[in-house]
Amino acid sequence: MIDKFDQPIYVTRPVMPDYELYTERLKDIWDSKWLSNNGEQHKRLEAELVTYLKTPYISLFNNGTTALTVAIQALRLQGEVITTPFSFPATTHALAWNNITPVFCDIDPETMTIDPTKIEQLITNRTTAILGVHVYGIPCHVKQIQDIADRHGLRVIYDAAHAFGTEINGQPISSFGDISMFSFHPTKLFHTSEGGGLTCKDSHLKERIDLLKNFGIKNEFEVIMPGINGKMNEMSALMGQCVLGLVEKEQEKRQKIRQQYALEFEMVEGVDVVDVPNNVRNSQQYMVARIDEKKFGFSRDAIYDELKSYNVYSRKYFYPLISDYPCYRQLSSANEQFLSQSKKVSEEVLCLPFYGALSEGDVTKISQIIKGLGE
Ligand code: T4K
Repeated sequence: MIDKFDQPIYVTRPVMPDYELYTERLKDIWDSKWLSNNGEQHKRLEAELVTYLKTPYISLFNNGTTALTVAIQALRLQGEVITTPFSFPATTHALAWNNITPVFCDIDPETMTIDPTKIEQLITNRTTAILGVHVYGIPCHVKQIQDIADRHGLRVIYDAAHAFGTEINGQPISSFGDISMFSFHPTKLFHTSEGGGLTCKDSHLKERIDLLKNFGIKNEFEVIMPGINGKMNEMSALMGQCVLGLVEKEQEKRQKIRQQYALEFEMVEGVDVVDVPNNVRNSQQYMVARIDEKKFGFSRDAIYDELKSYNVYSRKYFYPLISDYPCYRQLSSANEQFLSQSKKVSEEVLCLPFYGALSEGDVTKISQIIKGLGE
């Protein structure tokens, strides 16, 4: 008999900096009376993230969705962009807000990222870019995608919302493609309470991004493009500095939790705890399990409901597919017959509670609830 958790257990909890440290440093902001518009804290965080993410340039934003919307503007994309339906709504919405037609491409069932072998057949004379998502921090097939883009003169943007600190063979994830977008939402391992960032390798592109996120204002008397307000404020930038120092410790804790889940389910047929390939540094953003109903005997949805009855709130990231939303399902590329792998994966995945403050006992109990299903 397993007791219900007294307190809800969520899929994630934010890393919280030391309260005294944050409030002590908040005093600097108070005294300066400078709360936004490229203030001192903003400049500091930008500099720290350039080093941490090993990127030449980063621009900070008020959230990842605005950042992605601006990235598309910055590259002057139009027409059609090939993307994955297996993501958070923001990925495709950022295209729609730019009047671009999303073209959905099926995913590789192994990595759950856009399948490079299916991209080329979707390219038309209207295609301007490929927008991939490093889902759960698992990198896209970056080399194949770049080869396709080079052959067809396309731009490459990565939604790296889950990939803070991810590296492939020691190479930072931000070094691939033209622009990468990071989300700094509280559900993300590194956060600024709300926030986001765009990394790029080209100083002119960085200038254009910075103009676009600040109304297109060049100086007091010149507005040179129709920009938006995407700026990060000083309280968020300070939060980011305080959280950044805690990221590695949190990743270590999460790595242990991942190992514990993996051990718990090692002998359980039909529950596969996903990890990144050996050559990849894991961002430790999510703990996703793939459920094979035929082998396990119970569906992903049954596990989700069972956990809920014990006060445990797992999440079906990402179900339904974006291509199934009413606003996109009329698109020809949204036809289910072309997206069979995406469909299958979206019905198998379940993100289990995963954050450093989760105790060993909690993980044992959550695993027991799943293993005990049907008993
Ligand atoms: N691209 C991808 C691939 C993304 O995953 C996302 C965001 C984006 C783009 C867009 O980036 P942003 O514009 O958001 O920066 C959450 C987040 O709101 C969203 O940022 C994230 N992906 C997505 C995967 O998850 P919900 O609707 O599931 O959030 P919510 O409020 O249900 O939170 C989940 C759990 O987290 C809660 O049950 C408890 C915990 N939580 C949440 C918040 C907000 C806390 O403990 N504290 C908190 O402050 O979307």
